[in-house]
Order: sequence, then C-alpha cells, then structure tokens
Amino acid sequence: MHILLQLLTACVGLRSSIATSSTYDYVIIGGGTAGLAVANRLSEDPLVSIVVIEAGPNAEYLPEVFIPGLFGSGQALTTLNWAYSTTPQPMLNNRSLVINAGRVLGGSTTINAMLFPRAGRAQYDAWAELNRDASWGWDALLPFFRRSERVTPPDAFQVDEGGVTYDPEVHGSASDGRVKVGYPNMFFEQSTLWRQAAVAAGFPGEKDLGSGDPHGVGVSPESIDVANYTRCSATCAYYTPFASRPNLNVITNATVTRIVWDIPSPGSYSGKGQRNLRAIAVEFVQTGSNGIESVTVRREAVVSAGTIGTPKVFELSGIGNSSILRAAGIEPVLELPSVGENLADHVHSYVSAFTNASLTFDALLTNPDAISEQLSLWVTNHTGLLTSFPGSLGLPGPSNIFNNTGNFPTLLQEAKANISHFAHLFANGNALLEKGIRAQHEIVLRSYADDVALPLENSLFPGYAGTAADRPQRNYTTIMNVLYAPLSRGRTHITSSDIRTAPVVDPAYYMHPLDAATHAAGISLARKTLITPPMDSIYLGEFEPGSKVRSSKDISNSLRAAIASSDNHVTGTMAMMPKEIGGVVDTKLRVYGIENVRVADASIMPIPVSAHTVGPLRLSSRSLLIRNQSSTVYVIGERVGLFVSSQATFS
Ligand SMILES: *[C@@H]1O[C@H](CO)[C@@H](O)[C@H](O)[C@H]1NC(C)=O
Ligand SMILES: *[C@@H]1O[C@H](CO)[C@@H](O)[C@H](O)[C@H]1NC(C)=O
Ligand SMILES: *[C@@H]1O[C@H](CO)[C@@H](O)[C@H](O)[C@H]1NC(C)=O
Ligand SMILES: *[C@@H]1O[C@H](CO)[C@@H](O)[C@H](O)[C@H]1NC(C)=O
Ligand SMILES: *[C@@H]1O[C@H](CO)[C@@H](O)[C@H](O)[C@H]1NC(C)=O
Ligand SMILES: *[C@@H]1O[C@H](CO)[C@@H](O)[C@H](O)[C@H]1NC(C)=O
Ligand SMILES: *[C@@H]1O[C@H](CO)[C@@H](O)[C@H](O)[C@H]1NC(C)=O
Ligand SMILES: *[C@@H]1O[C@H](CO)[C@@H](O)[C@H](O)[C@H]1NC(C)=O
Ligand SMILES: *[C@@H]1O[C@H](CO)[C@@H](O)[C@H](O)[C@H]1NC(C)=O
Ligand SMILES: CC(=O)N[C@H]1CO[C@H](CO)[C@@H](O)[C@@H]1O
Repeated sequence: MHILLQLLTACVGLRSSIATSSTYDYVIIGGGTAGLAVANRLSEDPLVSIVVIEAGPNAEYLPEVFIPGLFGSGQALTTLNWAYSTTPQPMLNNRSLVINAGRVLGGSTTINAMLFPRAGRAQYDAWAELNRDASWGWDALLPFFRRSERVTPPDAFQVDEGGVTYDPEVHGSASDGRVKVGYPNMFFEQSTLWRQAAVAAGFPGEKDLGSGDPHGVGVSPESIDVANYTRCSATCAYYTPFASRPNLNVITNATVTRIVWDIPSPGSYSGKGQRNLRAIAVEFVQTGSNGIESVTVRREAVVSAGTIGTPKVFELSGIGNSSILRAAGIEPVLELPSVGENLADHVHSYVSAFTNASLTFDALLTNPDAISEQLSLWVTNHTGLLTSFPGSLGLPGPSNIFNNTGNFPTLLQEAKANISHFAHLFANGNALLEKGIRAQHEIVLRSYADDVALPLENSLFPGYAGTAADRPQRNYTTIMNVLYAPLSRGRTHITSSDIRTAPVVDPAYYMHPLDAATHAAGISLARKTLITPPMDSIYLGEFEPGSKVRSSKDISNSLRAAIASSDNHVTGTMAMMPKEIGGVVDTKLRVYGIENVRVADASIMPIPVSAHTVGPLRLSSRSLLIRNQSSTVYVIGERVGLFVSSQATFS
C-alpha cells in the first residue's frame, strides 16, 4: 500500500511534465503567499501529492525581484502584476484606481516592499469575536506567526543606530520557520529625527511592532535574507529550498479556468449544513496555448488566488450570487451570494516635504549614476541604499489622534447612529451579509471608542514617494498616511465567462464618512510630526498636499482629487464569518456547502487588520513599490496546512 503511494508520488513528481489528467491529493489554485505556505506544509508528508497551479512565472532570478532596494521597479511591476482597475470611485471624484497584486510565483511577496509587521491584538480578537471562535484570536495565532518566520535578531548597530526594538518572546527563529526576516542595515538621519519627534509628540517609542500592541513608533522587520540582503518571498521561503521534494509539484504560467464539481441531485446541497458538493477536478490553460488541461482532485482543493482572484475562480465555477453568474453567462451550481462581497481596502496617502537632510533616496529616482553606484555596492559588498526597503520606520496611530480635530466625538456618534444605514448600503441586497457588516461595524466602532483601534499608520520614507512626475528636483521627506480601519465595503464580480476579462472591482473608497475623516486626520498628524523638534531642523516646507490646504474639508478634497490611492491591501471577499451573518467560509476555512474546498488568502479576513497585508504603492510615475500584510497571510497559509493535514489523518 505504502509502496504504491510512494511510486505514485514519485511519478507525479516529474515537474516539467504536462499535468493533463494527472491525479493529486491536493490541488492548490494560486502559488502566492498563502498557497505556497499550504503546499510546503502539506508536502512535509511524503505520502501525499500536491500540485500548485500558478498563473505567473517563477521570477526569483530577476534582480528587480531579489535586490530589495529595487522594490517594485521595471519589469517586476509591469509583467508580474495583475494591476486590477477599480470602477470610477464616486467619493474620489470618479477616479479609477489601480490595485496591484502579484501575478507570479510567490504572489505579492515577490513584488512588495517586504515590510513584515503585525496588527494589534484587538484586530485579531475581532475575528475571533465575530466567529465566536477563540482560535482566531491573537493568543491562538501567535504560535503561527512565530512558526512562519525565521528572524535574525538585530545586532548592536541596528539597535543603537536604527532604534530597532526586538522582543524574542514574540518571534520565531527555529530552523523550521520559513520566511527569512531581518532588519535594515542602513538608517537615515531623517528617520532618527522623526522617531524622536514622534516620541516628543506623545507616541510611545521603542516598540516591537510584532508584540500585539503596535501602538507607538518602531522599525518594522522586513522579509529579507540578511545573509546577503536579498528579498525572501514566499517562493524563497516555502518553495525553492523544497523544490526537490518529489511530492511537491508546481505548474507556472497556468491560469485556472474552473473547478469541476460532482454535483449532487438538485436542492440536496442546500439542506441543513450538508456538505455534498465536491470538487473532482481543476481545469486550467497554459500561457500561449488554447487547450484546456485538467488535474484530478483526490482529496481537497485549496483556492489561494488572492482577494480579487479567488472570488473570480468560484464565480467562474458556478458558486456565488446566481443573478450575477447568469448575467455573466455562467450556470449557477451553488447559491452563495456573499462571494465577492465585503471587499475592503486600505487607502494610501502622504504628505511630502522639502528637506536638507544629508542623505535621501531621491538621487536613486533621478540620477542614473547614483543607481549604478549603489548597484555595484550591493553586488560587491551587500551594503548601501539597495539592501532593504528604506521606509520601515512607522507608527500605527490610535483613535485618540482625533482628540485634536474636535469633531471626532460627533463623527463617532453619527457612525453609531447610522450603523443600519451603512450596513444596508454595503450589503447590496444581501440580508444575511447586512447582519455581518453590522456586526463588524459594531466591533470596530467599539474599538475606536475604547482606543484600541489603530485606524491609521504614519510611516517615514526618506525621499519622494508621491506621484508628481514634474516635481521640483529637490530632496524630500515623505510621511505616508494609510487608512487602516476602513468601514466602507465594496465588491468584486465577474461580468463574463471569458477568463481573460478582468473582474469589476469596486472598493467603495470613502463611502463611509468616518473613513474620509480618519484619513484626513492622519494628514494632520503627519504634518504635526514633520514640524515637531528635532524633525523641524531639516524641514524646508511642504510640497504636497501644499501649505494652502489647511481645513479638514480642504484636506479631504485634496485626498479625493489626487492624493488618495490604493494601498493594495484588499481583503474580505470570501469572508470567514458564520453563515447566518453572510459568511463564505467557516473557521476551518471550508466553503459553506462544499465538502472539500478551502480558501487560503487575504480574502478570508472578515475585517481588515491594521498592518501591511501584501500590497504595492506608487512611488513615481515610473516605479512602484509594494507593501504587504504578508505576515498575516502566511499565518492563514500555515493554519490551512495544519487543518488539512490534521483532517487527512481522519479521512
Ligand atoms: C512563462 O511566461 C514567461 C513570460 O511571462 C516566459 O518568459 C517563461 O519562459 C514562461 N515559463 C514557462 C515555464 O513556460
Ligand atoms: C461621477 O459620475 C457620476 C455618474 O456618471 C456623475 O453623476 C457625477 O456627477 C460624477 N461626479 C463627479 C464629481 O464628477
Ligand atoms: C542569498 O543567500 C541565500 C542563502 O542564504 C541563497 O539561497 C541565495 O541564492 C542568495 N541570493 C543571491 C542573489 O545571492
Ligand atoms: C540632495 O541630497 C544629495 C545627497 O543625498 C545631495 O548630493 C544633493 O545636492 C541634494 N540636492 C539638493 C537639490 O539639495
Ligand atoms: C563593505 O562592507 C563592510 C562590512 O559590512 C563595510 O565595513 C564597508 O564599509 C563596506 N564598504 C563600502 C564601500 O561600503
Ligand atoms: C484623548 O482623549 C481621551 C479621553 O477623551 C484621553 O483618554 C486620551 O488620553 C486623549 N489622547 C490624547 C492623545 O490626547
Ligand atoms: C447618516 O448618514 C447619512 C448619509 O451619509 C447622512 O445623511 C445622515 O446625516 C447620517 N445620520 C446620522 C445620524 O449620522
Ligand atoms: C445578487 O446580486 C444582485 C445584483 O448585484 C443584487 O441586486 C442582489 O441583491 C444580490 N442578491 C443577494 C442575495 O445578495
Ligand atoms: C537645515 O537647514 C536649517 C535652516 O533652514 C538649519 O538650521 C539646519 O542645520 C540644516 N540642517 C542640515 C542637516 O543641513
Ligand atoms: C491583501 C493582499 O493583497 N493580499 C495578497 C497577498 O498575496 C497573496 C498571494 O499573492 C494574495 O493571495 C493576497 O490576496
């Protein structure tokens, strides 16, 4: 029996062979952040076979990918990116934004800015409360955070010069931790001054941002291998060192077209929690070929195609809101109307100021000689400006930042009084989801009032990080200002049965008035820290939004007109919530009504968390940089690996 299985796994281990009609125990749709984590942990058991089907290529050999300081440049962002466009956003003067997401092995961790912080205890505890399941609270997740990473603790230089604070209790460094994590080895004068200014402005200093209480200013670790200062993507962490496992198969450049179901007799699947719709095969097309190929699912399929890609796979497979499916020409198989709904995204913005700081990143954006010089420094010595992402110093800001804006108590009261109105508006006629969004808003507004919400992040980028291509050729400080706790909820759906047609994406930015007000308050906070001593000593005036933009109304208008963009942290479209409040997956991440399919990616996060998920932000018209909620997405992958393998022992 075992010999047979070993023979079988050895056969399917021929990676270069075309997989048509091969059979695998586990078929993983999407080789991104969580998908590769699941594949890695499942393949620890040599007796099971796994195939990962990834739409993009393996791009680990590209310097734009492996040299950290080239984050989001050139080829990486144009060819390895889904670059989804949103619908015109009514609250952003009808602008359509771009949401970046990795279309490459390793997903967004291959093209993001490598920041590797975690959100606060209260944000994960909110998932547990919503699901009445403590296994998703901070205390239960901490072991998975530790298990996913292999941290090189900071050395004396990083502690003394960079102000890095490290608490070994909350980090993982065991050899079975997969993601190599470390701290930058170069720090900027303006970062030090800003850290001191933030403390002077009342923020706690010396924070390990992974402690569960990230309120304060601290240096985020990065997903980099400090042995040679290279990026460590999900591919570096979970695939490359294990590529020789005969039971771990990866097919790149292959886009899944649908899951094929064993459909029970009509109606029987909708009965009392019965799970009898079963995935039997997964179909895909390889880039450059028209033929549909297929692999057979022996045990389970895991969908890890991202917050926008995953609902697309389900809708193309007949799972979703039947009126949306029929309009797209897809015959419904299972009515699950919350698929694609509940979408939330962090919103990015910034204040940029002129500076006379002695060293900034600007030369790299404007001066080809500076880039060559730094490249040769990286190649010969692994030092210099390209060794890390330079914007790792940040502070998650609590709700009490509103104290100085006067109208916050009123806005909070109004939001509470208006919960029904907005839950109804965001639920799109889905009565169960309306209850779920109401429950989310109640938790988030309570955490605002209790001052445990972290609705904003300010972080320092030592150079220009906005979008003005025609800016004055000077040196800059940019304070990035991210809205972390949006109450607005939008949606993504297919409009066609043709897989090449991009789905419609509507994040409903600023649709809730508190979102716009919070984000504007973050601009005021950023301005305050820029002119607080000792940061004021290098401040030479504001460039954007500009010193004429003063009142909160003017700030909001400027965000709406130009400055707000996606922070590429979309979540929630396959929400983990009880079915009776509009959830799509249960707390083992199994899709309701389906026997053997789970979801593992940021789409299951019911409420967005106050940390980087895995997303990109625009640096200039020519280069883009990407940031990431990846530490949390890895946790989802690690958990799914365990759910699946522990269940397998029973089946
Ligand atoms: C995948 O596609 C890329 C172009 O996007 C191509 O360069 C590469 O050779 C392809 N890889 C395979 C294995 O087909
Ligand atoms: C946005 O578009 C809608 C629909 O086309 C239009 O009614 C509205 O006036 C536009 N808003 C702005 C600010 O242009
Ligand atoms: C960096 O070092 C790791 C081992 O820690 C190695 O696997 C990888 O190939 C190196 N990358 C480069 C670009 O030198
Ligand atoms: C910008 O800073 C660089 C050093 O990083 C310096 O050489 C250059 O003169 C500065 N440019 C301006 C316009 O101040
Ligand atoms: C090369 O690296 C060494 C050790 O990290 C460092 O002391 C030295 O300053 C670096 N050289 C240059 C030119 O940066
Ligand atoms: C904001 O106000 C609350 C009470 O209204 C107080 O507890 C908190 O310390 C204040 N925060 C700041 C930064 O002033
Ligand atoms: C509720 O929201 C609506 C729409 O934004 C607004 O017109 C109304 O004034 C709000 N009511 C309260 C009590 O906040
Ligand atoms: C299904 O989608 C349609 C069109 O968007 C919407 O009007 C309807 O309310 C949705 N039904 C459910 C149950 O969500
Ligand atoms: C920057 O300019 C200010 C005066 O505008 C000066 O006080 C300060 O010392 C200068 N700092 C640096 C690093 O040149
Ligand atoms: C929030 C976000 O963008 N998460 C993405 C992180 O990367 C993985 C892998 O590409 C995606 O599945 C997630 O959607």
